[in-house]
Amino acid sequence: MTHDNLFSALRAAFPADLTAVAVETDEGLCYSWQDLDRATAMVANLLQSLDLPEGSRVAVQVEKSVEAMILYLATLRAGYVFLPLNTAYQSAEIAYFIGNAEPAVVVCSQANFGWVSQIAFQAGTQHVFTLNDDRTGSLLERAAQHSDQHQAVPRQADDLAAILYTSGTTGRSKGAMLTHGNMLSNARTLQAYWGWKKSDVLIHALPIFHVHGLFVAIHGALINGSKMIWMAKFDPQRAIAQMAKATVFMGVPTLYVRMLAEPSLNQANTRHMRLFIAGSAPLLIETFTEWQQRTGHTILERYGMSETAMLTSNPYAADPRYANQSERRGGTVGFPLPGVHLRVRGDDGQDLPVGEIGGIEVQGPNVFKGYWRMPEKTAEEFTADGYFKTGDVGKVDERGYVTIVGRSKDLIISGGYNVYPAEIEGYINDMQGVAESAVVGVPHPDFGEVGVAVVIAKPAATLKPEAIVADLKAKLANFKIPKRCFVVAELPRNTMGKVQKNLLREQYKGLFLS
Ligand code: MLC
Ligand code: AMP
Repeated sequence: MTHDNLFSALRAAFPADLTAVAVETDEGLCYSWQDLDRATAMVANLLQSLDLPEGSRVAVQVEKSVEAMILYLATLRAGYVFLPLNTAYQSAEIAYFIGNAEPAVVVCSQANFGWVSQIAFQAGTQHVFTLNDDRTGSLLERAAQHSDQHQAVPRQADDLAAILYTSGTTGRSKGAMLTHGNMLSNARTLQAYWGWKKSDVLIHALPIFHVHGLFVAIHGALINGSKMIWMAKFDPQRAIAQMAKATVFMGVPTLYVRMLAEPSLNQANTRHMRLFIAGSAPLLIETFTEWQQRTGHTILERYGMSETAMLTSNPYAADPRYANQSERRGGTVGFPLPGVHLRVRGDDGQDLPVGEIGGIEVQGPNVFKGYWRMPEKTAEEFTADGYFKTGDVGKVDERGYVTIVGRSKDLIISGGYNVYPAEIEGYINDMQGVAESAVVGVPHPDFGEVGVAVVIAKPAATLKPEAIVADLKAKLANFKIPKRCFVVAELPRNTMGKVQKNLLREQYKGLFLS
């Protein structure tokens, strides 16, 4: 058996001096490489002592902490499958994920233990541990009884390492199955493409429930043996203050917008930095340009998704595959990464010429294995020749740069989080007195895009927008809640009777813009 455990590759990149600092929190706590090695060994030994079946899922809904990252690495090390869950998810959402993934282990905060454990035990989960963001909880207590030595469990490139749930345009969320090979190949590609240096220090400011913070950022630093400055929660002033000690920053566009609003952001405060990377949502050209003017740095924008990890990137340095172009072009997401095949196809399934707009399809070692227990859905999303249909709409210009111009999937990206209108509409439509609803995304200065709900009442029913929003807040993750709700007499429809969301988007596009 080959030894392609992602953890082993990350561990092999730890620096020779294990006493050096690997992670420093913005509150001043330091973890050495040895601390990471020992702590992941103890948690891995604990997981293995539970005698879980091969391929068991470890579902985790805890606040961001270094220990939460350790739990992720330990799960890889023990050869199990990590299933991260956003802390914003509420009980109905968690019940679906746990019911669908059937994890053998669930880890949650002490505060949520009551309701999470109830859901977990009902779904057949045997083990529920707690992990709080202050280094307490039963997981660490139990792990402390185990050895700090552990041999990583051999895994092949095709073995599952993680499942990331992504909502669907229709129906329920799908679990994207990512393998050790998917993530290792992507991490190595980015290490080379972004010119990671031995001396790099990453400011880790993103949540660790999704691809960006969990994989791109953590793997990026670890596979390079680089130190991380760890922020449990993003704060623009504190992030800027850390830049004197750091070299790399990764963020969704909202983080850049918020830092630009800080008077302390200037060339002097960012002089030590080597690279600013943005992704997960479109970076407005205004943000790109203003960042350049204020700091002298050109943001490198890249594009990816849960199913594929990173797909394209603007160049860090001259790219020999593209006539040595090195320009980071705002408004584009750059070139397909080495090893990634990207094509743009029309509705008829034919490749489109340079400059024409169509569906983006991709293939490569980073592309996921399929949706958890959804073979039909998986088959639908791949072409006959094995390309994954991203659902993003874009074009490739004559210089090779990819631009994303829209999405064929009905999706709102708000502050870097995905919100599927169909899910929100489903909840609204189930409310008493509601005949129908439509949720659309409109521009927002902070989050880029936010949802607006437009609702029709049943005859004789009276609906209050505040009550609809309050009801949603009780059931859904906070970032999914429409920022405004309107009760109207009718929705615009085409001749086929289909709601014309484009007209609603047009109608409400100025709501949040001054
Ligand atoms: C918070 N709120 C949001 C929101 N985040 N509303 C819309 N969209 C969001 N993203 C709302 C809350 O509901 C709450 O409203 C209020 O803002 C304050 O909540 P908070 O938790 O204090 O917010 P804050 O800490 O300011 O969070 C904002 C943020 C966060 C931008 C820091 O959303 C964030 O970290 N986003 C990054 C997401 C990310 O990592 N995406 C990567 C996905 S991977 P109320 O009404 O309750 O007060 C991916 C693939 C790829 O896409 O290519 O990378
Ligand atoms: P997720 O399912 O959360 O992984 O989100 C993936 C989606 O985010 C992609 O399919 C794109 O629609 C979007 N996305 C990621 N990066 C970018 C980017 N740089 N520009 C525009 N959209 C992006």
